[in-house]
Amino acid sequence: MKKDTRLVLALDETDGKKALAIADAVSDRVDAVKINWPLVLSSGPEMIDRLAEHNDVICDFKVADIPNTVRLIVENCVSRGASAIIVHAFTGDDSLAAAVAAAGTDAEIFAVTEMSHPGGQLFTAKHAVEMAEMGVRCGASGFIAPATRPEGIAAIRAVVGERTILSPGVGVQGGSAAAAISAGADYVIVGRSIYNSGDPRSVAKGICEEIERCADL
Ligand code: NUP
Repeated sequence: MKKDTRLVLALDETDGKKALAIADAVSDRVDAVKINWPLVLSSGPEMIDRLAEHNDVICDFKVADIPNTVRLIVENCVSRGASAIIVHAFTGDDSLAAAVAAAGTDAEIFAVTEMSHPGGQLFTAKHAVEMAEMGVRCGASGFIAPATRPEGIAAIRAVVGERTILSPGVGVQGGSAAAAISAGADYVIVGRSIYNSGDPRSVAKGICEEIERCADL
């Protein structure tokens, strides 16, 4: 995945036509487009192939299953052109290792550590560092850590070294792009603030400028 603007679009718009128009409008301002269940369920998995024609696509299916099922899901995503797949780490090292093996050199595996929503503090935050350490041992190339709690990003950075950190929770969930990047995130993931705005292209530009300003510090 390239690292130019450090912005990833979370494309949870469920109207397929609108989703493609939004992806097109911000295509040169994002390093990747992240697709999740809402758009896949409304518009079909072909949406992965379509989006992959113009951008790196991250399949955020938060895969949480036994190793064989994880392998089958990851292989499907890779065959559709996904550049990365997001999987849960709490399932343990065998499932995570199966994801990494299935992706091979064709795609990256990003493991969820602490989730960004308030409920993420109940269980995931308590084991986030352990999950990240396990992810490193299993060969995950990236980790998802919360922009809503930048100290959580810093804690993950301390154990994952140079591996990638992507941080959702910017905007509607209350986090800021600048705080996430300053805490050690490589990318911020932003959805509703962009796709629900009247002007996705200019909102994306504003976030890119915010990232640029704090990355220069
Ligand atoms: O901990 C997480 N928090 C989170 O919001 C892990 C995620 N993968 N996400 C996803 O990021 C979430 O499912 C959504 O697709 C996106 C954030 O969207 P928004 O809050 O910017 O609209």
